[in-house]
Amino acid sequence: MNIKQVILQAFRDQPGSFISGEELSQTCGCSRTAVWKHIEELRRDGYEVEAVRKSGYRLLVAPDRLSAAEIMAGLATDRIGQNVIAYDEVVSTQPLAHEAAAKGAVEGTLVLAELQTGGKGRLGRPWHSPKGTGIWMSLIIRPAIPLPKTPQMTLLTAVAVAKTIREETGLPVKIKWPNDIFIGDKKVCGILTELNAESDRVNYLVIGIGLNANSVETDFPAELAQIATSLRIESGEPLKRVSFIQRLCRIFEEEYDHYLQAGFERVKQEWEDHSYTIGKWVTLQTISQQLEGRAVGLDEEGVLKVEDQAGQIHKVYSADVNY
Ligand code: BT5
Repeated sequence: MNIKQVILQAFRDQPGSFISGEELSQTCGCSRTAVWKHIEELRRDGYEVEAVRKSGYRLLVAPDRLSAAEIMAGLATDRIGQNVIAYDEVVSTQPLAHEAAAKGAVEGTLVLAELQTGGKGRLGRPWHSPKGTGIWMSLIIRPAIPLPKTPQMTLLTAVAVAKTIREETGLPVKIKWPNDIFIGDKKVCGILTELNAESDRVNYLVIGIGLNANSVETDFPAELAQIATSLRIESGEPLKRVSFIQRLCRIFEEEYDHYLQAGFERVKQEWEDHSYTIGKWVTLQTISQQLEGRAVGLDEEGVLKVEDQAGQIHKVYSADVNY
């Protein structure tokens, strides 16, 4: 942690209290003048810090900004989110995460931005990522799993996001196979998993998560108005993005550690419990064919099982799904 993060952590540990300059300088291992300079920097970052002679400093308001210091202060994880690279504006967080991973960024590194000018979905589709309204982030993980199992990480991520939404907002949330999070019949979050591997060895995965947090109806362009929603629209309350990310990191890590030790079974169960897809009549467009049938569940590897009109079960690894 750098000095700003240590100061923020100290404020968090004693919410609403004054902390003397002396105490902060001891906690940070720097002079009182250095503490004052860092407080000034926090103010420039949008923090309102009250300073009272003889009493010290007190944090009044933290901005809703996705800074590394904010996210890492009070983060209850071992690895996920313990390294945060935060930008104001990027084309897309995905290539930046690939770059960081190729240079050796640790597992759990998060790359995020307030605005993406060229956010991307699957198959080159665009992802609308306006400033300050969403969570646009890419997570680097380095699981020691064989290549064919990597799609399971998308399902695991969807479960982690769905559980986080439920815990943070209480909203009824569903997962549409393979990578969409829905509330009602509208998409609130999309997941894009990208892979870097050699022969059968996974070097790393970059999991892109795009979540509409505080968007209002007018933030969506016409083509998304009928199909997209945000947590704020659904709950009527603004979302605290920092605490959402912290909780997501914790839940993701818990799911991920369990998965690495005990396998896919629990993710499969939780995914099915949240599924929007299972039981529905679907039309699937795979690379090689079009298929119609009822989605009946996941197999033990996470592959979608679809039963056609003749009662035959088809296993679908990857496809676009229409309902
Ligand atoms: C996805 O693709 O849903 C994956 C989205 C991943 C976005 C994250 S943000 C952080 C990271 N950096 C990136 O550049 N990307 C990742 P797909 O299933 O292909 O869905 C794309 C479709 O969703 C588009 O064609 C639109 O119809 C719709 N869409 C676009 N923006 C949306 C939004 N903000 N909310 C809801 N739907 C949207």
